[in-house]
Amino acid sequence: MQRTFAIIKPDAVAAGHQGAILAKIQEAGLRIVALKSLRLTKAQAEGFYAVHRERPFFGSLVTFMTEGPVVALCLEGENAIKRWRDLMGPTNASEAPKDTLRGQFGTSIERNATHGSDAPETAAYELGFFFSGLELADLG
Ligand code: FUP
Repeated sequence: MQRTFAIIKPDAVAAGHQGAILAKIQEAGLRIVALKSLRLTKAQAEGFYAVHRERPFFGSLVTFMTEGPVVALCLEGENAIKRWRDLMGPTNASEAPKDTLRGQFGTSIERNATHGSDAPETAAYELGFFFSGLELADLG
């Protein structure tokens, strides 16, 4: 069993796509271990994307990620990191296949509807950034 961290980003939340995306997660057989809705502060978004802070798109990405509420999720299943990234599709939503979440609900490389951790170490870091130990406890 593996856990991953996912975000339904402000563009998808504002457009009312949370329900459709949560349904896709459940249809794919990924278990929702934890879920919360929140609006990121500028400092939180900068911290979350700190690895990209030298990139030219960093300021715009932070502005986008703070423009409205997001849904943060812990997903669990066999090979959950890759399965969730396959469901999301490639980063650039404008080139993503229409049967992927980014292809269906995103509009650009920045406004790409969803986030997913890219490796076990990043999943652990990102889950700890957004959720407490109690929130991630397996309550059965
Ligand atoms: P991904 O793992 O698919 O989310 O993609 P990256 O880690 O490469 O990028 C993280 C986020 O930065 C993306 F979700 C969107 C944003 N980004 C841009 O806004 N512009 C770019 O040119 C590249 C990435």
